[in-house]
Amino acid sequence: MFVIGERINGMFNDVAKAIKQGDKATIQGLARKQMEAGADALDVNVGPAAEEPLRAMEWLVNTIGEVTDAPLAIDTTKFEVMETGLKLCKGKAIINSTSGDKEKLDRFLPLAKKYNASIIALTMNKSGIPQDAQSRAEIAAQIVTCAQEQGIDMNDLYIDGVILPVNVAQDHSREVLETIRQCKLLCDPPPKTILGLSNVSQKALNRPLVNRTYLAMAIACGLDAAILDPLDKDLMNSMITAELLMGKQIYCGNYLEAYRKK
Ligand code: THG
Repeated sequence: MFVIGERINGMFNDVAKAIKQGDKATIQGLARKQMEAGADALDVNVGPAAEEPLRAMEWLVNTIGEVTDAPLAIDTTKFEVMETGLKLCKGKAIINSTSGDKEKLDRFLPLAKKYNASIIALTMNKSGIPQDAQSRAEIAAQIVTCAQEQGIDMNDLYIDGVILPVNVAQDHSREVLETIRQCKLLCDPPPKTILGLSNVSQKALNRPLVNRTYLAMAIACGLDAAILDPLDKDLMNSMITAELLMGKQIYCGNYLEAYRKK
């Protein structure tokens, strides 16, 4: 499972405040802690309130780059902010994200090529987020076709089924699981699949329980990657155990420690 740490996001008050005040220590602490907790990459999002998103992205990527070469998922819908982030990445970059709209794909897929970046594509378009798995899979198929035409390696393409909060869109949690399954049937080798896990539990009462239960279910459906909070140890233990039960690692008594040491 490829884990992208979600914590460096201006949606969180501590991060928004650190961006405003130019407080490097808070950002670098979050980068270090997430990597130590088992993240493979870090999501970088300036948040909805950033007054100068371009400068905020520049500062965040440079600040993180001072303490780690980890791959960074540049999380923005703005093309200029995206390219600014990609340019400054020391390690591998991940474009987070493009929608399934042709105009977006025609701009973001060449950007992935130019910077040798992976790319996350959402199964949504101008009409919004589909209600069911079938419509999501149709958008995924269009994304795969465009990516193949542009010579993108399927190992660098992550399809995101776009999970919504279970309290407002309960039917979607099941449909997204089915989307993950269907993505694996699109081509051979198939694209990878990813989720922004914490969306599912927004405004729910028992967030950690909802998150770790849904993650285990998604892993059973073949999920390859997730944007999540690696500092939630119960969540990471559920993830490792779900992977064990899917035969992704060999059983031993101390499999949790064994996974963390690798
Ligand atoms: N897909 C992709 N990228 C994404 C998402 C996705 N990036 C952003 C988001 N969704 C994933 N990251 C988060 C980060 C935080 C929260 C949810 C998803 C979150 N934040 C608290 C809240 O809104 O309640 C913030 C408040 C706080 O705790 O301080 O839940 O789906 N490709």
